[in-house]
Amino acid sequence: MLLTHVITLLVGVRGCAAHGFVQYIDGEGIRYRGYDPGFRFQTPAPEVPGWYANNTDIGFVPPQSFQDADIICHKSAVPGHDYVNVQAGSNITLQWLTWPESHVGPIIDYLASCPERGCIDIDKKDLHFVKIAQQALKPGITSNTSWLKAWVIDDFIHRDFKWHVQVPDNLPAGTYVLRHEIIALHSAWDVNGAQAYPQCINLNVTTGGSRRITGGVPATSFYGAEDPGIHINVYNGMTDYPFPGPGLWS
Ligand SMILES: *[C@@H]1O[C@H](CO)[C@@H](O)[C@H](O)[C@H]1NC(C)=O
Ligand SMILES: *[C@@H]1O[C@H](CO)[C@@H](O)[C@H](O)[C@H]1NC(C)=O
Ligand SMILES: *[C@@H]1O[C@H](CO)[C@@H](O)[C@H](O)[C@H]1NC(C)=O
Ligand SMILES: *[C@@H]1O[C@H](CO)[C@@H](O)[C@H](O)[C@H]1NC(C)=O
Ligand SMILES: [Cu+2]
Repeated sequence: MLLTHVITLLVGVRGCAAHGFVQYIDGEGIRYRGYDPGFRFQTPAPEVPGWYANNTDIGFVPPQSFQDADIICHKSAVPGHDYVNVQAGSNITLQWLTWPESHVGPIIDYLASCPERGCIDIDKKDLHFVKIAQQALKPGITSNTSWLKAWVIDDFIHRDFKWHVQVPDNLPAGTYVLRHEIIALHSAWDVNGAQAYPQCINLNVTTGGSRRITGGVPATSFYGAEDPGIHINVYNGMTDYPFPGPGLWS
């Protein structure tokens, strides 16, 4: 914990407000730990459902890397060694450590199924994700709404950095990778100025149904640097946001 705070402070001093990461995942009354970038300095590192990433600066993946493996689950990520146990249809809460208010943009969730042997030793390039949720602008905003108030990031910050994700109903029991992501767009008027903050978490769906995930795609094919939702000016009173990536799984 101490290390994390030191790192956060250093990032702050370098001129950018502290970013965050998913520190806890709450599922069915149990609290699990996400991957804390400070775990890198602990021996042995705690075994958690959050995927390990080499992200000690709590930084981001830029558009020039959107076709590279780092976009899948953050920089040099490898699978987490534990699972969040949930039933299909249940609502889990992702608790971020913090988030800067200027870093407006969409919050998107994807899901991929793991092979029968589970998620812990998979090759991340084999994950085929479907998009299960996406939110960006708040309902009811007008072109006069200030850019800081127009985005659901504002609600997220006022909810103490909590984000809720519903595990799809009727999903078959088995193991899955949840890919949760915030794309910060405060500098996205510049090509290569968007910032992706993906966070991956292993889920063990303990009771479920028969609606298997089909039609998923690798995360390296989600976004292009020139997509309208990636290379975009968020300061001009927009009331409609063109979500990047695949459409919602239905
Ligand atoms: C982690 O990142 C640091 C700093 O960018 C780099 O020096 C190191 O080689 C990286 N390690 C791995 C395992 O990717
Ligand atoms: C925005 O503000 C202007 C000036 O105050 C007003 O005339 C206009 O109706 C407002 N537009 C919306 C969509 O609320
Ligand atoms: C999840 O639960 C929270 C409160 O416990 C609720 O506010 C939220 O709307 C729920 N979200 C979903 C996606 O079901
Ligand atoms: C998932 O949960 C089920 C039911 O509790 C359990 O039997 C199974 O071992 C768990 N799988 C993993 C990979 O932890
Ligand atoms: Cu920043």
